[in-house]
Order: sequence, then C-alpha cells, then structure tokens
Amino acid sequence: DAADSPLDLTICDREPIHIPGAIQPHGLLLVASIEGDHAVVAGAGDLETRLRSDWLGQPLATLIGQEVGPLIEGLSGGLNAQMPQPIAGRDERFTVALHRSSTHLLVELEPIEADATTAAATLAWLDAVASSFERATDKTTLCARAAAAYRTLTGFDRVMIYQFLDDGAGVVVAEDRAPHLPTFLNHHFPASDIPKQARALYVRNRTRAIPTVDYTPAPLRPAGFTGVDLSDVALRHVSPIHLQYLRNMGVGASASISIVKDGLLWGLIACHNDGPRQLPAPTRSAAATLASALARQIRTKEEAAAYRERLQLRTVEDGLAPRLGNEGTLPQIIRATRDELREMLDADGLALVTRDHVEASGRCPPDAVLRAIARWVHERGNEPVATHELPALMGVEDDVLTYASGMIAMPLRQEDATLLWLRAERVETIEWAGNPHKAPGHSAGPQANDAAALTPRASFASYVETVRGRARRWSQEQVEAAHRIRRRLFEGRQQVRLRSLNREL
Ligand code: BLA
Repeated sequence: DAADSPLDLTICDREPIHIPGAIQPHGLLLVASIEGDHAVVAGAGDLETRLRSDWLGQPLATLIGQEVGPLIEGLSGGLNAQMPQPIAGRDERFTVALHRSSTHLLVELEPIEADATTAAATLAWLDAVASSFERATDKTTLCARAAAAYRTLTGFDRVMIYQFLDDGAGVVVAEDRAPHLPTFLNHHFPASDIPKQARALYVRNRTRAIPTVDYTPAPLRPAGFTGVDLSDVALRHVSPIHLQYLRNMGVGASASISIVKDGLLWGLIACHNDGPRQLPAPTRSAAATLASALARQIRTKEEAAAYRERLQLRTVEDGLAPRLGNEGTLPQIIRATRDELREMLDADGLALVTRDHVEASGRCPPDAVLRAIARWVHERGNEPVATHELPALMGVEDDVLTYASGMIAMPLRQEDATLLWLRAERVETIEWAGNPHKAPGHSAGPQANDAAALTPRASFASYVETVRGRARRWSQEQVEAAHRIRRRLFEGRQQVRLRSLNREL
C-alpha cells in the first residue's frame, strides 16, 4: 500500500512553486520590459476581453493610465508597490500592483468591488482592534481576539491562528468559525503540509489568497515567458498538490496571512471559506498591517509572562540563598533545601549524586539509575543538560526513565557531584488532523510511480497519537534559575572553604 510506505517529503520542498508559468484567472497579469517605455511583452488571463484586445506591445502607461518610471527609478529588484488608484477595465475596475523581478516589471490587475469599504473606515477599525490586542491579558486571549477580528475583516467562514512548533509541525491555537463547521482547535498538522519554500515565500509576501480551489490556470503567453519568477505575484498559480489538499479538506477558498515575529514565520492566520471568496488587495493590506500589530503583541505577551516568571523565581532564590551558603557538607545542604529546590522548578524529583552518596527527594528513579544518569552527564563532558526527553537523548528505554523523562542536570565539578531536577513522564496525546504518519501518498492513478504524483492526505478526521518518553518542557527561565542555583552553591562552598582556611591559619 503506497499510502503506508514512508516517502520522501523533500519532494514537496523541491516543487518550484515560484515559477508555475500561470496565474489564477480572477485577475490579469502584464509582463513589461524594464527599459524604455516599458513595452508589454507578455501577459496572462483574459486580457483581450477584460482590458483591451491590442495589449501586447503597448507601452505600460497606455494600459494602466499612469507612469511607473518614477517608482522604479534606481531599483534593482524587490519592488512591491500597490498603486493608489484603481483603473478601469472594459466592465470592471482593477487594483494595480507593481513588482520587479530580476528580468521584468510585473503588473497585477485584480478586480475590486464598487462598494469597497473606505480606507478611513478600515483605519478606524484597525485602530480599535489593535488596541483590543494590547489590552488582552495573555497570549491565549490575544489569539482568540485575533481569530474573531480576522473573521470580521475577511468574512471567511473559519479563521484559525496556526502556530509553528520547533519541528515545523503546527497547532491551531485559536479559532473563530461559523457554527456549522467542525473545529480544528488544538489540532496538530505535520510540517509537510506547508513545505519549506512555501514558508519562505510567506515571509517575503505576507498574504496569500486562493479565491477558489476550482479554477483553470491562465498560462503566461506568448510561449517563452513561462519561466518568469512570480514569487511576488499575488495571482501566482497555486501548487496543484495544495489545491487538492484544500478540496480534500472541503474548503472552497483559502487565504493566509503571515505572522512574522522577529523576522521568523511564527505562524499563519489561516482562513477557510465553504464556497469561493475573494480577499481583495485593500483588505489584504489591512490584514497584513493588523498581523504586524498581532506579532508585536505576541512578543509583548511572551516577554511579560517570562518577566513574571523570572521575578517569582528570583524571590524563591533570594529566600534560599543564605541556606545554600551554609556550613556543612554539600549533601547536608541539599537535604535541608531539597523540597524548596524541587518545588521551585516545578520538578517531581530532586537528587544529588556524589561519589559515594545519593541524596534523593520526591519521585525519583532508583539510586542505581540516578548514578547512571550522573555518569552519563559526566561522560558527555560534564556540562549542564536540560531536556524534556531524556530517554531519547540517553538512548534508553522509556520505562527505565519513567520518573526522569525530563531533567535539568547541573554538574558541581569542584565537589565531584551532580545535582538533578527530574520530571516524570507525561504521556502526551496529540490530536492530529488526519494521521500524520501516512500523511501524503502517491496517487493511485496512471502516474502512480511518478515522484511528482504526490498527493496530500485524504482525511482530516481527528487522529490521536500517543507519545511516550517525554515530560513537560522546562522554560528558559527555569533553566536559567538552575544555573544560578549552581553558582550560588559554588560560591557558598567557596565561602565555607575560605572560612575554614582562615580558622586553620
Ligand atoms: C500551502 N498549506 C499551504 C498553505 C496552508 C497550508 C495554510 C498556505 C496557502 C493557503 O492559504 O491555503 C496548510 N492549511 C494548512 C494547514 C492548516 C490550513 C496546516 O488551514 C491548518 C489549520 N501540502 C501537502 C503536501 C504537500 C503540500 C504533502 O499536504 C507537498 C507535496 C504542498 N502546501 C503545499 C504547497 C503550498 C502549500 C506547495 C504552497 C501553495 C502556494 O502558495 O502556492
């Protein structure tokens, strides 16, 4: 069964989606020369009926009624300009966007509805929503507000805030949807659903609109222009694999707005509609602006939470400090502070392993296992270790480390000892939208042996995966606090040594 066999998902990463040689046919594309009067040398879409029959070879200004010279002067690439005024076609009005590829000027015409909301009204609304983002007390509230706001702005049936995880997979952290739709809240999606090059494009262009998943692509013509780089073109024809994916999901139109935090793609605002639905250029601009405000507020909320946690940890540390510097042996000091040390980092167990002693508190594996862990830390270079999946890191059965699936290890070199904070296994259930392990398959059609005949998975029904050998993650603040504890213990020991040295002298 091809669908069960592992397959090379890098094939998805290699699809050259920036040069599809065609556009989505709801708009028009003009390809003009960079030089001279910017004569139009190619195009795509129904230009004859919707713009004018003799478009080919015309100077750009004749077709779009405005000079572009001043805009492109001195530019060597990377131009993305939305012209301020729409232009008239035969029976409709178009917004005009200008891009510059390495070889040509690319001019996109997108139909705009007559009753489009005024810019002023949109601005006022954006302002109000942005301040409601600011007032949100935490990230969860913020994302819930964002989902609702984007549903209002776009009018789509379902809006999800989709956050990428470390491994490129992602999870829906907030959702606002029409009542008849099933929920994807908290569902995970594998990394291969949004391949690498697509993610790179979504950093470069902050919105992606697919007004209908059932369309006939409009090829670039005349022939010979199919290799033009359409990276910046909003009308860029969509990967057939992704169109099939959306159809399999039962989605009629899709739009995504990138959430870019500190230059990295943090997530997407993923919008679905049952039937076809446009996301016109002015709305896309508003959506992108709001996404910048959202990204900033996500960062603010994360920083505030980290600050609160740091403050709380510092308070506990300050209370402990005098006792960490006490007279006595290291095991004596740990015995006197072990409960506070353990609770401080929200650990299940705490252990000090010295050459001839194990001092354990809370839920810990047997002494022999604690010794083995300490030995492993030592052999690894005797550096601090923080992990939420120790079995995988040590290459040991999950069952051996049930009480030590998570660990922060602090070697105390001067004392030839290791201090361990441990967290017990928390069997994780991850709800996937469809089974990720048989995710994409090869089509059973005539091209079944062709690598290009990759198909997205057919089912998005909930699939619950059980993951073993993991504990709750340590926060950055907790790991830093463990480092500070180590330093205080070390300084405390130094004081003790100095004092006893002084006494001897
Ligand atoms: C693009 N895949 C996308 C996009 C999303 C997803 C949001 C951006 C385009 C859009 O807005 O529709 C996936 N959609 C999701 C996810 C959610 C969602 C995760 O709503 C969850 C809420 N896709 C596959 C496989 C391949 C693949 C196997 O499943 C490759 C072989 C490809 N996905 C693929 C490609 C694109 C894409 C190529 C880029 C489409 C483009 O911009 O042209």
